Amino acid sequence: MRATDAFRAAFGADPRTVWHAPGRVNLIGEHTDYNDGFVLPFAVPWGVTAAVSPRDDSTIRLLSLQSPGDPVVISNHEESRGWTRYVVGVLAMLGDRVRGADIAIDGDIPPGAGLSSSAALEVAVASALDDLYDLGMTPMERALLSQRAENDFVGMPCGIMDQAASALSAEGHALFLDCRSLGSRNIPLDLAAHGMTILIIDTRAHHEHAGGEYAKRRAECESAARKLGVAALRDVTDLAGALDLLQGDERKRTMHIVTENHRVEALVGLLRAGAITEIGALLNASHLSLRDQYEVSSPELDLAVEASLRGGARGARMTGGGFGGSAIALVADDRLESVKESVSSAYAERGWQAPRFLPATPSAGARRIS
Ligand code: GAF
Repeated sequence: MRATDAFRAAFGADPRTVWHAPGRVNLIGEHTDYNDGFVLPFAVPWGVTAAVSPRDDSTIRLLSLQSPGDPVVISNHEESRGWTRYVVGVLAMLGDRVRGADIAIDGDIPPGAGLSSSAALEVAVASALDDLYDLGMTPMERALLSQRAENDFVGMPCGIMDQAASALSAEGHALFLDCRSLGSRNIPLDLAAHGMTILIIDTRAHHEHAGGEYAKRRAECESAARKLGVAALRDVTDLAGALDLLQGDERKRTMHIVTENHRVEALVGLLRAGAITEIGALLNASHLSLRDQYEVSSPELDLAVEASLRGGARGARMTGGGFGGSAIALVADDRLESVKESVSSAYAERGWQAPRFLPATPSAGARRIS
């Protein structure tokens, strides 16, 4: 295994534990997590492997096969930079429950595709440390710790979806998560049995200011909830009445969050009824709402969705935070080539960089692999 080999070469011994944590795509329920709402992500087949041994001192020695060079040595958490912050943040959140560690990281999540490589990195490291120090955390506690590392150490005000998907997903299933109660259920997502594929369309386009826009959306939702006198937009039961009390962007954001929560529940209902082929309309409605009400789509994402529908997809939507990254399309296997061709030629016509296509197979969550 590459992470183990790299660990041995750099640190001169075998790692005490090796964990793998996957990235995710979100089937539906976008930006609902930090509004105490519902999400339905699933783990993808790609992820992050962390080979880890504890140390007797508080030093962290860290290497990544994706950032060649000597191990980074960190003796003070505040020294960490770039990708190392996601790892050091997890150690920082564990505080005096752990000491230092030697860590080798390997990952195969397509970079920049919006498939949550940072959550996978956090969860892989959190799981390995929990295991090493016998901390007795549940998978959800590992996810929450990882989210805290991202919120409080890295400074990204994300919700719980990505870390929970990485920590809790089960092969062949999507993860239905209530982001308030943190109750979750694995929902069977047997695409092959229905001759369907969920195709990831990586637009390979990234827009500046995505982080700032994310924080702005979150603040708008919190402000709208305050004006409506509810703890979170999840609590809005009378949408028409709520919209009468709001204006401008806050009105639009509320419209998206309230309707998106209903779409998640409806989609779960269809999956439970074995009606995967019927979920397309909900995916399309989610995309339009993210584009027009939440305003987090991009020209590249919109074109990926439109062109895949023209090519015969049953439904399509942007997935993840938005402003670039990936879209997903639900496609009958006999239409896959026509969907890819439709999207590729639409991008080529505009002179845009060719998108990348990846089939998304619902995969297992974080696990010890050695
Ligand atoms: C990003 C965040 F990290 C998630 O918490 C979630 O809010 C998502 O955007 C939007 O649904 O992936």
